[in-house]
Amino acid sequence: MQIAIIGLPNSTKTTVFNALTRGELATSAYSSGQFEVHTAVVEVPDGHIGRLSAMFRPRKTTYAKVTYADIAGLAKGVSQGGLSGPLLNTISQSDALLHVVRAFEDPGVPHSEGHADPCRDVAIVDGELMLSDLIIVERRIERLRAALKRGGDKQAAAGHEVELALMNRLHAQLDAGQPLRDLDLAPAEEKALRNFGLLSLKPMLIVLNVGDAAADDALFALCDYQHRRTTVAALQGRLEMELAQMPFAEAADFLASYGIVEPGLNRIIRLSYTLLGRHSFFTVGEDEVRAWTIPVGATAVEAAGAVHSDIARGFIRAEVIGYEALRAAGSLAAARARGQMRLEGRDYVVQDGDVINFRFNV
Ligand SMILES: Nc1nc2c(ncn2[C@@H]2O[C@H](COP(=O)(O)OP(=O)(O)OP(=O)(O)O)[C@@H](O)[C@H]2O)c(=O)[nH]1
Ligand SMILES: [Mg+2]
Repeated sequence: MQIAIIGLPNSTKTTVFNALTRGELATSAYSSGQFEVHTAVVEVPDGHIGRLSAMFRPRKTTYAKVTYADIAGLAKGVSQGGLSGPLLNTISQSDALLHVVRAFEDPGVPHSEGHADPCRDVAIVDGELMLSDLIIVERRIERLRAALKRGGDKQAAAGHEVELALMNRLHAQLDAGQPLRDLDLAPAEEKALRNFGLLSLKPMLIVLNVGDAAADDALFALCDYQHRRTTVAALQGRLEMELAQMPFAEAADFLASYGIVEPGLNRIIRLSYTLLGRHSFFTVGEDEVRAWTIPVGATAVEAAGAVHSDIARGFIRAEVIGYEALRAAGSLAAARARGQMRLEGRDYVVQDGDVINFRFNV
């Protein structure tokens, strides 16, 4: 799972990337304008895994992971003629977008539009994403029309008609200045669109860097930005970056001295994980306690497949207990004695936080 960090030039993307990934990339008051892409893999902070690990004392503990990609700023006008190159590649291959918006003034940090205005800035970047999509959709419509005009195979023509109707719907949406992620698409339609690299279709997490002021998500409510599959969260960018770069014990002392329970970016990482429509189940044992990522709604046999295709193929039953019940019981043996381990079949819909032992036969 990859999340691309986007935003205007100099909107503090690299600062947020460093905060999320404990990175040490150079940040600068003047936009670098460079098009290289940096990626880093991050463990999703999850108290459940920590406590399961304390219960089982495994040799290895494995968290769920998300990859973040830091890219160059999307300046106003970049999409004219279509976004291209490594920039477009990285964004279009990502599962979601983390859109960094500057919500603080600092005379030492110039703003590409003169001054900070989060509502305007979000609209500019959204506009670039939608323009890029519009160009793709228009090209596709032209192709489909040409193919239909040529005639030929009836079955192929019927397929083209269906796709043309879908593309026309996307076109109308973009024409009205609305992102594609607002559309109600059937699973088959989502699948058909998967390889077009449509950017405004991707779920978006807007991170407001509020600078040195107290972080307040409500700040953005003023923008009246109502879109589906969109989440907003505020963050003190530079502070979080410095915290992330401190040795662990020092950071803990620092947080404690401010009475803060956990760094704000843990929440951002978790939000980006749920935004992707994923959640976790756990496997436990002396060897390893591990979080596995599956789509919300996945069944027991699909969960088995996330662990290993052999386990899915030879699936017999899933032995399941919810995390809270296991925690209350104190151990698997105690949970078994209380009759709390359920046997579920292949079509059981796995719940977030389920602890699962697969029975299989290969
Ligand atoms: N005052 C203040 N400055 C910040 C904060 N966060 C980031 N900055 C500064 O903002 C400037 C730009 O930050 P970057 O993270 O390099 O911005 P960017 O979006 O990656 O820039 P480009 O990649 O060049 O487009 C740097 O000088 C940072 O030190 C903050 O919370 N407060
Ligand atoms: Mg940068």
